[in-house]
Amino acid sequence: MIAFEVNDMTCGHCVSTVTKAVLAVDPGAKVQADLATHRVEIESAGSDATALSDAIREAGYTPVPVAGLHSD
Ligand SMILES: [Cu+2]
Repeated sequence: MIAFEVNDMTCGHCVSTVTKAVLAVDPGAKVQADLATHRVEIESAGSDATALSDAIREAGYTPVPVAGLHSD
């Protein structure tokens, strides 16, 4: 589980943009984005936190890594 806080993800459009950016890196990823908490949780076997963070940033958002809340 990789988690980011994306505070500039503020509406449903942002959620879909961020989700698409993640899926562009790893089409098999599971993405859960929660607008209320600005959290994006990603389960990805085919990518890592750095690549996912870069993809979200390239989509125009500011992902902040969230460490240690989940351990699968
Ligand atoms: Cu938006």
